[in-house]
Amino acid sequence: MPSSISDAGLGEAIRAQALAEGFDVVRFARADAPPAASQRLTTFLGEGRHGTMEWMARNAERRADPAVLWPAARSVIVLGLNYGPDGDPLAMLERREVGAISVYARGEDYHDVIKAKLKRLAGEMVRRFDCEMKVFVDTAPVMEKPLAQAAGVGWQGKHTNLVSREFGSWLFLASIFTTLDIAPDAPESDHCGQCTRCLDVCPTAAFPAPYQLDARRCISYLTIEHKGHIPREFRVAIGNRIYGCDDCLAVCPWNKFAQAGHEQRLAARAELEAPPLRALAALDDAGFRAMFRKSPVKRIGRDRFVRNVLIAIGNSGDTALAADAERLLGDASPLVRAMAVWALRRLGITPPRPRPDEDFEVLSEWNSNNVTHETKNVDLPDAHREHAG
Ligand code: B12
Ligand code: SF4
Ligand code: SF4
Repeated sequence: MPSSISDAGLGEAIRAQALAEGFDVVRFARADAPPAASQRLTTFLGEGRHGTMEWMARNAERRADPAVLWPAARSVIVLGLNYGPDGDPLAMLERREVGAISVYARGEDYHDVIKAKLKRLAGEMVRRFDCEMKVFVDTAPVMEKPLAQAAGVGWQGKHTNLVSREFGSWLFLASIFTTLDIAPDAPESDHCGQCTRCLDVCPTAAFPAPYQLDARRCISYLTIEHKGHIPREFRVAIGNRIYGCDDCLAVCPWNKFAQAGHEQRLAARAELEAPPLRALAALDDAGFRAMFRKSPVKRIGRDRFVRNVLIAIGNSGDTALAADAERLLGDASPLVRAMAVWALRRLGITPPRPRPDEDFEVLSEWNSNNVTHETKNVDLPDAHREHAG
């Protein structure tokens, strides 16, 4: 490191560079993980709450402790990028003829936007300060939320996401590990108090207790990460959420300080704000890829996406959409055919009898008459009740 820069000056120089790159928050933590986080990750995995996200268990040791991930790291630069919406993010849930795409996925893929910024920033730092740097945004096994809390970016709220006093729920997180010794910032403390709004609003009762999430019940997991058939018990509660869910984020009272994000590439594309279910159900592979070019939605592929759209069609109550579901009974993907059966039933229409050699899952969907399983907070786990009271 050049001798002209003091310890305090080093942090300030990095902060100035990161702000110039467009990050909204830049703070520093030591590279040793907050000790509680690794134990809690073990509990999360031990309870199987990661569902089919096997990658979380595969690299648990490195995820739990940055020192295992990269032993040479001394400090972590934690960065936040504001993606605050400029309207009510839940307004779309009332419009049953359209699909609700969660706020984070209405613009370009944040991984790409942030990674480009991180690489430029790290490159500049390496040139100036003779150090090593590794950049992470969600793609490597790093526990970004506890690190961000340790750096004072915000605190992990009862919905488990990081809440910022300045930006509410709407911050993407990223980090740069470095061999530099940067003076750490003070950690943030919990400001949830007696509030339980996020726990109470969850349509699928995904919080077994405050500060704990069972991903297997979360609509974000079910519509994005889960590759198979979505369990019946959650389909009604999913409503028209076709990619992710913002409910627990949107109701947080700390959003009163939030501001609309300024990064244009993350701003909602007009056609993704209220896409009609009919048009989405008609997408083939090429159409899907064209519509979701550069969007995070492209990650789940056309079949999984149309699976989600069919659930929304079933929940729309709009029998005018039945023909769209009926056409998809002949789709090449069993994931899609099974949900077409469910959607028709939910609209009160008996689907035509399937071929005897139909896929097992599609047949069992056909044989199941139950389309009205409702999970909306009827069955709250005891631990949740205690705190919600
Ligand atoms: C896996 C994952 C998911 C999974 C699991 C989410 C989860 N809460 O674990 C699923 C697919 C469900 C998901 C959903 C979403 N995700 Co996500 N996800 C991740 C990822 C890749 C890893 C998170 C992780 O390590 N989970 C494992 C658990 C054990 O960790 P944890 O949540 O930190 O658990 C803590 C609490 O349980 C707590 N705890 C347990 N008991 C107790 C008790 C007390 C008293 C206290 C204080 C704490 C406490 O300690 C644990 C350790 O810190 C991160 C990126 C990253 N690398 O960190 C993004 C990330 C968390 N996701 C993000 C986003 C935006 C979302 C969604 C909002 C997207 C959407 N709109 O649909 C939803 C929100 C759902 C929710 N309520 O969490 C952002 C959150 C930004 C922020 N401000 O916090 C991240 C950081 C991505 C990013 N780079 O910006 N996600
Ligand atoms: S994202 Fe939606 S389903 Fe998941 S925990 Fe939050 S409110 Fe519940
Ligand atoms: S809604 Fe309430 S309990 Fe949930 S994170 Fe915000 S302040 Fe905390």
